[in-house]
Amino acid sequence: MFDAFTKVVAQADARGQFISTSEIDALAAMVSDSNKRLDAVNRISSNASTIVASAARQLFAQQPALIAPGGNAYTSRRMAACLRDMEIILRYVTYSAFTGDASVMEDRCLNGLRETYLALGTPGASVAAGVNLMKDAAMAIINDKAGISAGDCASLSSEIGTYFDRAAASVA
Ligand code: PEB
Repeated sequence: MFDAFTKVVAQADARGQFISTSEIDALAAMVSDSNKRLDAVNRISSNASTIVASAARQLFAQQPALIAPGGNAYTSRRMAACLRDMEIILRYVTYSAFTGDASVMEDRCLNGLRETYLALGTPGASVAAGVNLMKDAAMAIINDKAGISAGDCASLSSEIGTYFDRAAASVA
């Protein structure tokens, strides 16, 4: 598991070089914007159940076969497993956003997940659709201008967007 700093160190060490000026500049920019990062992580974490519930509701509206008899989220046991899976993925997105690196999510959540869904007969494309809906809900919450000092969060939002994209792509 890396964070943005240990990733740079591992890469520099693999090259046998000192940390470059451009790497230092990028990390310095990340540090100077870190309050935005912490706010975004806090907003996703404290609204996690809303994000999961609204994404799941939209997923089942778009793909009603999932909740019809025989569907992959039919019966409360499978529905519970589905909501739990979405929450797990969202939790790893927040860890990635916090550390500025996706390796924690890759190693502990996405590694082997596609194969797990194949073995279970759970449609990966539907899980990916659910992840994309969580992305939309999370982005709306991160970029809500209410109750914060105004600032430019474009690069942070797009970075966090890439963590959702990675999760969706890994199971689609
Ligand atoms: C991954 N999901 C399920 C299982 C596992 C995971 C290992 C099997 C064991 C169990 O049921 O608990 N677990 C999960 C995960 C990590 C982990 C992400 C990461 C660390 O440890 N059903 C749908 C939707 C989708 C869904 C498309 C979006 O209709 C998910 C939610 N996952 C789903 C379902 C099951 C499951 C299990 C329905 C149960 C499948 C079954 O038993 O038939």
